[in-house]
Amino acid sequence: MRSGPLPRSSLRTFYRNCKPIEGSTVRMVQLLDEEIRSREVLEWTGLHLFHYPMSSCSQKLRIYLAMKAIAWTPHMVDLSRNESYGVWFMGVNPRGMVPTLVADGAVYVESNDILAELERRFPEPVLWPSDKADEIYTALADEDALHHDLRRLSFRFVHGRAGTTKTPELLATYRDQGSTTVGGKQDTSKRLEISFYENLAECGLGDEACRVSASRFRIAFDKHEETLGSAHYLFGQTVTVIDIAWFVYAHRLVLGGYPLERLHPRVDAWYRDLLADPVWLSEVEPTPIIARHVQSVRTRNELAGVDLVAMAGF
Ligand SMILES: N[C@@H](CCC(=O)N[C@@H](CS)C(=O)NCC(=O)O)C(=O)O
Repeated sequence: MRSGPLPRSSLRTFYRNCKPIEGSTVRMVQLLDEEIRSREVLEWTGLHLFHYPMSSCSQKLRIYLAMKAIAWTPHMVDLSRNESYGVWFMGVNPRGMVPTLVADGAVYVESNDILAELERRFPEPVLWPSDKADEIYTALADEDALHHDLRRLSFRFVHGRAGTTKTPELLATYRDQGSTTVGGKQDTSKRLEISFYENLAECGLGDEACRVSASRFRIAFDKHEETLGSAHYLFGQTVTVIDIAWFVYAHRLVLGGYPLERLHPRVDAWYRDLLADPVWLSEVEPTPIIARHVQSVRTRNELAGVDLVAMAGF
C-alpha cells in the first residue's frame, strides 16, 4: 500500500522542461501543443481556471488570485461527479485533475507550477519573493507531497466517506485517456492517482493509514510552530504562497477535527488571523449544506469514538 508522500524523484519530474520563474532554477509544467487534445482551449484568451469549490489545490489558487486581484474566468469541474475524468477535460489536463490553468492558450497543470507562472506574469504584490524562490519551491513540493495524506483525512473525517467513488471501469477509462506525456515526458502522476484509488477500493480509509497521515501533519505543524516563534508568517514577516498553501491545509484539517489550537497554538493563532480576512475565508468556507454535512460527520465519529483525535491518539 502506498501511504507515504510522493517520492522526490517524481516531484522533480513536475519541474522539467519549461521556463523557470525569476530567481528560481526550478522548471514548470506547461503542456506541449501535441498533448492538448481539446484543441479549442488553444484559442482562449485571458486566464481560465478549471477548479472545484472544495478542492484544496483550487482553494490555494483562488486565494492567490484574489490577493493579486487578478481577473479570471472560472470553469467548474464537478469532482463529486468525477467530471475531471471526462474525455474533454482529460484532453486539457491528461492528469485529470484540478486546478488547471489556460493562460492565453497555454495549458499549465499542477497548482504550484500554476502559482509560479502567475507570479511571473503578475509580480505585484509579491507573494513568491525572488530571493527565496527555490526555498519556496521546495517548501511547496513538501506541501504537495502531503496531498494524498490530506485527501485521505479529508475523505474520512470531513466528507465521511467509507471507500472509493471510482469504480475499476472508471479508473480503466482514466488510465487510457489523454496524452501519456506531460511537458514532453512520460507521466508518472496518473499512475500514483490510480494506485491511490485502487488502494482505497481495496483497503478503505483504514485507521493505520489515517494515523500515519495525521502524524505527518503533526510533524509539519510542529515545524511551523517553531517558525512562528520568531516570524509573523511561515516565510518571514510578509505573507507568501507558503502561507496560502498551509492555510488551506490547516482549514481542511480543522474542519476534520484536527486539534490545532491544543497542539500548535501559534499555528492556530496564525491560521485564525488569516481566516479573519474575508477574502481568505470566502475561498475555503463550505456552503451551508456542506457545513451541516461536515458537522454531522464529526458528531457521528465522536459518538462512535472514531473521530480524528481518537484515531490519531493525539
Ligand atoms: N499535485 C496536484 C494535485 C491536484 C489534485 O489532486 N487535485 C484534486 C483536487 S484537490 C483532483 O483534481 N482530484 C480529482 C479526483 O480525485 O477525482 C496539484 O497540486 O495540482
